Amino acid sequence: MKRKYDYHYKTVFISDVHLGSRHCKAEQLLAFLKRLRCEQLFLVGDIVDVWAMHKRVHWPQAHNNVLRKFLSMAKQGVKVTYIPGNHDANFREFCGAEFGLINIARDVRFETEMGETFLVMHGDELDFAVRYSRLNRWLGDAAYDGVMALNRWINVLRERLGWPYWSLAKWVKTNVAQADAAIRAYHDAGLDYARRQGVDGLICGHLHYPSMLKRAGVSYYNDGDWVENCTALVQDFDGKFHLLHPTLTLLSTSESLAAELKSPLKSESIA
Ligand SMILES: [Mn+2]
Repeated sequence: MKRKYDYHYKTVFISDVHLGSRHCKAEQLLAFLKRLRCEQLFLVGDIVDVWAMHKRVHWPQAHNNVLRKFLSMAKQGVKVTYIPGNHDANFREFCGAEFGLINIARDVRFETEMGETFLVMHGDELDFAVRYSRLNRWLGDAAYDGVMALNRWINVLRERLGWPYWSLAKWVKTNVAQADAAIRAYHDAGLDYARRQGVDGLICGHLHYPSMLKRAGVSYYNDGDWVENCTALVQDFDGKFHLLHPTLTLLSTSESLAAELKSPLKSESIA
């Protein structure tokens, strides 16, 4: 029986899944992966959250299913590359190895269908740019955990009231001046890094802030995360890149949620 896929792309980039943490949106990711067909999949770091698991292990069946899905995709012929991040840095010592058809690499130079070269890396390599900012302490640390916990309660309440999902973490990032400045500093560092590496652009995650930028001929694409934004970066068969928000079509969401999720990206995204 032939299966119908809703998403068919040449290349897919996802990161910051944080399996093992209670903030991981594994069900949404599984629903997306089940509807996806692609030739190549990049797992751009923080796939397993070893840091969170040191504090408390949260590993429901869905987290196993995500790992199994990655392995079965590889078995079915998808070229899967895993680039460990800072939360799963333990796996960095296995760079160059292959596990069940999944290649592990520290970073990858990737050629697009248009013939451009992109550097694919997790992104904690750019932390120096935001080292002294609040955002840095925030990402993956206690404060971020606190915001995410509060975020959960807010949304339990909102759901009871029949209101759509709303991200406190996203609100903080777009409305707190220091967070905003840190994100800009990170973007600048990313563009600069790509320029110095002599590539056409950078593809990363880490920031939990999906965006597509192009400045002076250099691109910066951030694929987002699966703890709040639930986004994937995809390359279509013409070599064009897009940021996908699969949950918008997976959950029965209202128009307001669609607008809310799209608006912060729209301003920065390029067609
Ligand atoms: Mn990270």
